[in-house]
Amino acid sequence: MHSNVSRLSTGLCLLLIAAPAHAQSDPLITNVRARRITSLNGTWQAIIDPYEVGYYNIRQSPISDGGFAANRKPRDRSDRVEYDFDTAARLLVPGDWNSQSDELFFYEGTIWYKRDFDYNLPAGRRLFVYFGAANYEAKVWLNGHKLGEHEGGFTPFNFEITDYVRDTGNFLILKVDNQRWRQAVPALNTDWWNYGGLTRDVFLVEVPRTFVRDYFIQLDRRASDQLAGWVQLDGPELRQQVALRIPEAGVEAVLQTDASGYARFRFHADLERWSPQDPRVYQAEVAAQTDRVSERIGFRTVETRGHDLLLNGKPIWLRGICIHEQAPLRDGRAFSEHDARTLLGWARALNANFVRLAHYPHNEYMTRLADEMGLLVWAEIPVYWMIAWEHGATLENARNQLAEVITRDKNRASLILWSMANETPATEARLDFLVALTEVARSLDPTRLLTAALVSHYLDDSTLMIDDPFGAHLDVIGVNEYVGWYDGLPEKADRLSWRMVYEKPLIISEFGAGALQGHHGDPLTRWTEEFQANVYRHQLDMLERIPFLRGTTPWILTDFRSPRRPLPVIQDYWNRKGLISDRGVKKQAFYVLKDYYADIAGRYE
Ligand code: GCB
Repeated sequence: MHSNVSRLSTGLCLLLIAAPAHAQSDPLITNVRARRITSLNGTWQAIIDPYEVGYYNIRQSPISDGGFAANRKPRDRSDRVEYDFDTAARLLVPGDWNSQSDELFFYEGTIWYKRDFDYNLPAGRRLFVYFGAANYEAKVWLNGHKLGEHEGGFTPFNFEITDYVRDTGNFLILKVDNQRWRQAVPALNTDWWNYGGLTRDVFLVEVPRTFVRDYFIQLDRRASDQLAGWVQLDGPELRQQVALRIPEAGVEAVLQTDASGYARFRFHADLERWSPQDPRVYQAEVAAQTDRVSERIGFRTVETRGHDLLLNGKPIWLRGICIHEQAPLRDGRAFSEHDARTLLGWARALNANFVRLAHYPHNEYMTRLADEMGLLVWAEIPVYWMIAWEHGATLENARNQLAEVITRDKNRASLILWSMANETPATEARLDFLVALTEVARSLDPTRLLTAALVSHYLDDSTLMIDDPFGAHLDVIGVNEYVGWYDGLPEKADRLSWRMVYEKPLIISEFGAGALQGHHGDPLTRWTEEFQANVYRHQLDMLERIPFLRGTTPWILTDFRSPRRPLPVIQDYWNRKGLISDRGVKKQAFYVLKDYYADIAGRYE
């Protein structure tokens, strides 16, 4: 990776402009909240532009005068300018636009965002603008200068603005477009709301001319008494001495970076282990000569042995739950630390020790809080259902989203599993695509296990088989099944048995049933809490009979918005498989699972 894309020669920049959108942001700064940051959260000006008139002319070519990004004002009373940010609508950032106005509820298209700011950048310092996420595609300009583009709605990106920022009167403009398309990731069809906009924090990040851009500090997976990783500097003074310190553990090592600002390390360290029972974290500091940054990091190992999953060398059973990034207790996408505390608090109340953050990277508060609260994490990218497997740019995009979330979260002890995909069809083209993703994950992060939510098939009336060829490339097998909901009635689970061709741990990564909270009936009346609880009871009995099962993440913690769920009164565009309603009320099945998890915890801890 180049240390500073924006300073490359013009020739190279032209090449970058021709590259796909997702390749155009600058290398990501890790642990951004520990830097000198200025929040740009708050009220932004917003122009709704369903026909993209701010970007394309009538021949569908980009407008030559810069379009809305130029933020033009009429020069005199005769001048014609057909937009005006100052008198336009307002949107809150962070926040999806759909939940901020009734007319935007189903909106899929372009909205232009503008925010003014002043900034006094001291000489010798550099400034970046950082976006936690923009769904789905963002084009970004500062003071009329195009900074770049980003594709993918759930991962962070940043651009250097050192050369373009002025002391006063800066205007930052984004074109954010959440139209779905066949070659995007995800593609056309999802079972969650396509919340558009600047859905996460926006910061200005000020750093020294040469700064610690990124670092990886974890235990070596194969030699667990060894601390291993690397540090990456960015800027003109790339050869430096960098101290790595964990004072509470007496760790202090001095590294020497090479001509590209990179230093690898590996040395013995005595560190207490992070675990769900004792989520021990240490303050770790990376101090270069020109910059220093620190954060709390936990240390643990995770590996497999046959069908067993070992955390710090001991077998563990994952008492999990799936979570969507659906705001608790209000409509819209979750984005705050408070949201994360509520969602993960509910998972804890369920006696869970594990969460599956479905179906895309969630905001960074979730993984940081999981570290603090001692919840293990399955993280995934939105390679969901059907993807344009044979399209090169689609693979590049998926690779890039995976690389961005790994860059952001690789120092989180809670995170044990990277998931490559959800319920994808077992074709050749899909296998090549997913294997290419495993290569990215393994090269960027050799310390974690890889998984995917696969599907099974029936060998006969009562035998389910797990033999998806992609399983051969994974460390842990995930399988989604809906026995009792999409597949028969709840009792069907009683007569099923499971087989798997892989000698690996299995996680049943989804099962569930829809219930409207407060709707009651007998255990075979659909949409009642009793039906949902009935599915859970039969499912849990069945899980007990799968000898190679090492955990489960039922679908799902809370009801969540979905355009695929129109049934009036019952659904009203909510997927009702939550154990907790959209108003925060627990359904009967919550308690069924909670009791089961208390029992399992007693057996394993
Ligand atoms: C699934 C999908 C999940 C859906 C769920 C459902 O298999 O993985 O995204 O929301 O089923 O409720 O149908």
